Amino acid sequence: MSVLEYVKNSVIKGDDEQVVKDVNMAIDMKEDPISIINNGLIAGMNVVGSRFKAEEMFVPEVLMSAQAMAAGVEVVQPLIKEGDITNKGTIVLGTVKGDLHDIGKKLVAIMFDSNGYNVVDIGFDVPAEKFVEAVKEHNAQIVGLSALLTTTMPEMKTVIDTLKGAGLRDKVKVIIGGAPVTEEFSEEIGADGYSPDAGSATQLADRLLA
Ligand code: B12
Repeated sequence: MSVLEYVKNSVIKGDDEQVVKDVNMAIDMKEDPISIINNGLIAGMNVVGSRFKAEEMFVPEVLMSAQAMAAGVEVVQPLIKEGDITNKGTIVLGTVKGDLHDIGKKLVAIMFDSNGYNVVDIGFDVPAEKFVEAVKEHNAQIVGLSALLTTTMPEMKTVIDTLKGAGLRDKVKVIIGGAPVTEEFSEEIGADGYSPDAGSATQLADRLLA
């Protein structure tokens, strides 16, 4: 079994201490930090997702896996920071109202941070008005919205409408993501872009601001 498979299995088991040990072992073995996230930590969370759907795993166990994954991400995070890169702009990031999923959003935050953006993470279950306030307060160029539930996806449109109402829509780019979100949905609600993962999200932002 490869070291990344150990990482993956420890996430599935929800064993945070073991995840930290496995991730450190992967780092010692010179595994690429991004690969540790994608092929170890996220790979484990994907299995958890399928088991949750199949009702083979339940909320408390899923939460333990989520915490184990977060513990692993914390260990890898300093390694993907590329030092003092010039500030490319400010992004306000949050998970929309009614939605408590924040693991993916945190990864997006890490990728933006390590790619030279100033990240303002305003958390999860965030009402539209709070996004608008944060954009004003931090003079953000980008707003990133995350939603993991089909029932909270429409809230992304509410944020866009609220930005319009506040006269800010032309001043910020809105990017959206989360497992149920699609390119078509992004076009439908008038977002500026959609990205399926944290890695390509920063490239999308670079393009939008160019
Ligand atoms: C972990 C998890 C939870 C945890 C969340 C813990 C936490 N702190 O986040 C807990 C247990 C709390 C939870 C609760 C619920 N969950 Co849940 N959960 C998941 C699970 C298993 C994994 C999600 C995850 O973290 N994935 C790993 C991360 C890395 O991936 P990601 O979030 O997709 O993010 C990546 C991309 O999408 C993208 N991205 C994400 N955000 C953004 C933002 C931007 C701007 C961009 C550009 C990109 C981007 O980049 C990320 C990194 O590459 C998913 C299953 C799944 N397959 O997604 C179900 C899932 C999302 N949950 C689901 C459900 C139903 C629920 C509950 C309603 C269950 C219940 N009955 O209570 C509640 C709802 C709570 C609420 N109000 O939000 C369903 C949703 C079904 C649907 N179609 O709406 C899913 C799909 C499971 C399923 N198949 O049934 N859940």
